[in-house]
Amino acid sequence: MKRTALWVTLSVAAALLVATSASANLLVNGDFEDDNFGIPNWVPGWTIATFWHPGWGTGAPMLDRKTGYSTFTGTGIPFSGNYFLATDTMGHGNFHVGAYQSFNVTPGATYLVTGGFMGGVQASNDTAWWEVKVADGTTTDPDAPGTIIAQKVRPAGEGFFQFREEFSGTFTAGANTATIFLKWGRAQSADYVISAAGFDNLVVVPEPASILALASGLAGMAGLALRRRA
Ligand SMILES: [Ca+2]
Repeated sequence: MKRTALWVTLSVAAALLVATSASANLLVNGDFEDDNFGIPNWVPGWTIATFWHPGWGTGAPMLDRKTGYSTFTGTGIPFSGNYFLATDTMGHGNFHVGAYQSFNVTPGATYLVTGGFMGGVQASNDTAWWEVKVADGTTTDPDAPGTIIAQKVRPAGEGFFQFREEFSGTFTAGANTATIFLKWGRAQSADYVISAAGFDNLVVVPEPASILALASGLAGMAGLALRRRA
């Protein structure tokens, strides 16, 4: 009996070790510290996208790695290392931009997503929003149905606004890949102002609770097998 208990304990420890080693960040360059800083429209591991930009005659703002903002003092601080994925732009706002990355998951498993985001809008009538979303499968469609992990909305007409927050949330995989979107948008208005967005320290790992459930499930099965054998 004591030997069985020891065996069960060891198998739990082994399962946890396996689960822990499998819990490295599933995202590539989630902390945006990879080199090549300064090359526009290219961040290793991520696809930078202009999802929607219907007009005003100027190019949409492009996300790039930065060290800080000048307008939104106190928000442009990396959540890890020296850089974060960021953009700021000045002008009439009507855009919907961001970055995305696909990664491998196990269907039915639950994953924990953590990170930080930030941004701001100068006094204006614009509606602005910042969002982190995970969709099933490998997709480039920012409007694909998915789980919203974090969202910040600045309603129109509220004047100067800035924020910098950490977030966490979970999603359950429905396919063998998933795609995370980091999105930023501002509604059309006549206001000519500065606005900004940033994302940093994105980490996706199997949810600790489901790792524990897996480990104790394995241990339970091992214990049962031993008891039956005895
Ligand atoms: Ca960073």
